[in-house]
Amino acid sequence: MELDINKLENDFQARIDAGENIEPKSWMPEKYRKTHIRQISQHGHSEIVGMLPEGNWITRAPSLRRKVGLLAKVQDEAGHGLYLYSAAETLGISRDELFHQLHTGKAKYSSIFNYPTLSWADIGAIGWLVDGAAIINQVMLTRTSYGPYARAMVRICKEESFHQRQGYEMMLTLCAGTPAQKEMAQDALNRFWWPSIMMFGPRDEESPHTEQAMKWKIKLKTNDELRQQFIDITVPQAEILGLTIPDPDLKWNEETGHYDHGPIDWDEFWQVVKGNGRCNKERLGARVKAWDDGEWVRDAAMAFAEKKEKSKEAKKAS
Ligand code: BYC
Repeated sequence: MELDINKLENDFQARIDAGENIEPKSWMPEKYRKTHIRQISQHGHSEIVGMLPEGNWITRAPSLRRKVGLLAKVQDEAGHGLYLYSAAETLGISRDELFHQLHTGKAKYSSIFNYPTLSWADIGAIGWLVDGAAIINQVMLTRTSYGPYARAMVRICKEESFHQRQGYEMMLTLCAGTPAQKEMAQDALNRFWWPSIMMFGPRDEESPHTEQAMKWKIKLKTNDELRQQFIDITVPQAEILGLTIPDPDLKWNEETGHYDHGPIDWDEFWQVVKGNGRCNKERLGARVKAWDDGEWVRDAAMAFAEKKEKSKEAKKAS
């Protein structure tokens, strides 16, 4: 039996090494399945919780055009959450269980959504930085080894790209506006810069999952590699805006061909991940309330489905 497992594991690794996709009905090690349930569901939860800080500004968008853009973006995030939950379900976990894990704090969601959105410029900064960071991580995931996750990422990346552009265009408009508008944009960058670069996760040497995730091609690049890629792309964009990145140590390094950056406050990151960020309680509270408020809808849908099933059976019997 042990030999069989070894052979199965070796064959599985050979498929991954050959660049094949793993599909729901393929044999897979239990740890591969569990790792994917963890990552895909946390990704889905991030999309759903991510609707909250932005949804907060829909009724206060400064024009109809901005409102339509923001509404579309928030609806897209809901869609991303649903594709991801469906991808997680292919691994044999129910949606009820996924929600239960979120509501009881067992499953995480991205640290970035535990920061408040204090001004309209934050909506621009989120599109530019948070969706910008998400794209860098997710373009990699379009080539991840689990087929349903990789395929969901293709569509999600297209939509994230629109989100990033609308956020950057919002920042361009604010920076070309009055001094007060430019100040709002700078303030949003000051508050969202460090949390955005923390989104990529802990440093490689403190990331317990990276080594195995690279072996299984769940990750094709490490947290630090993606973080550096994001910084290298984003610094010139801030220069075009005429904004200053709040890192006095940030400078171009001719030798490495990358920007060097100052120290990241990892204590803040872990505090937020552990539930002690500024908005953790509020965000989780909103999701639990939505679940509780929706109970009658779920009950009604189940009662309708049961009634339909019974009348089908009665017809068959007659
Ligand atoms: N926040 O060994 P590591 C979006 C946890 S949403 C919270 O590096 P891994 C968007 C990690 O879960 C963007 N927790 O783990 C939506 C692990 O704890 P557990 C979300 C974090 O999984 C709306 C522990 O730290 N994107 O796009 O190999 C509007 C050790 O970390 C975070 C995804 O979810 C964090 N930032 O790598 C706009 C992408 N980072 O689970 C935009 C898919 C780490 O053992 N996910 N942790 O309890 C991934 O690519 C990977 O899961 C991560 C972490 C890079 C995030």
